[in-house]
Amino acid sequence: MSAYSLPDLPYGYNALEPYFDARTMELHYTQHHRRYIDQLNAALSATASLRSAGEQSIDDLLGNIGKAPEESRNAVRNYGGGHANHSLYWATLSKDGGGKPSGHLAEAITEEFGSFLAFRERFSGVATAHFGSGWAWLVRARNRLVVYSLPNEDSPLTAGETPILGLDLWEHAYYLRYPASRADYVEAFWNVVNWEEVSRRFEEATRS
Ligand code: MN3
Repeated sequence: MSAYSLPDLPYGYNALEPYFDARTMELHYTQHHRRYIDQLNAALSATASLRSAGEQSIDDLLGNIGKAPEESRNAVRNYGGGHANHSLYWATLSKDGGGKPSGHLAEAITEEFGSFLAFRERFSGVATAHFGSGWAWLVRARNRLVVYSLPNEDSPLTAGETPILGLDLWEHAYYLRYPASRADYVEAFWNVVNWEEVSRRFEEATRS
């Protein structure tokens, strides 16, 4: 069968220092993300009708979660979500990140939230206030931009919405550098956002 695999990390573990520390990045990528993929592949291989599921992109697998047999849906939601969410996370971070977006995405953010700063405050507020594990999201949904958080590894894709920026709110994402201070981690995040990649994802979502 086809199986999902860990995507290449497009930079070294220390690339996002001092904002995201190398040890956290290494553990997060080599342990947490890999475990989601292993668990997803194990669940798929145990389900006859999903054995060829790995032939579709992880985003498509999540978008079609309703077609998965009921007994496998939790595995697709949790482990498939974990794989998709972390894949987006690594890709939308960069050592040359930070600042703010330009072009169509900048215009859409201003139109929806009033200003980039207002958007940032909204996203940070949602991320900081979210109780327990989960993710904060900027998604494209019904021709609009929306900010919300979801619990666990739930992906906006299962609701037919397109995530373009996501922040991992699990303690494993920040506890070593920011012990018990999620707000500091959220603040640091803005220094490493790869707006070029977020814009690319926005344009793609706008076209489809
Ligand atoms: Mn994580």
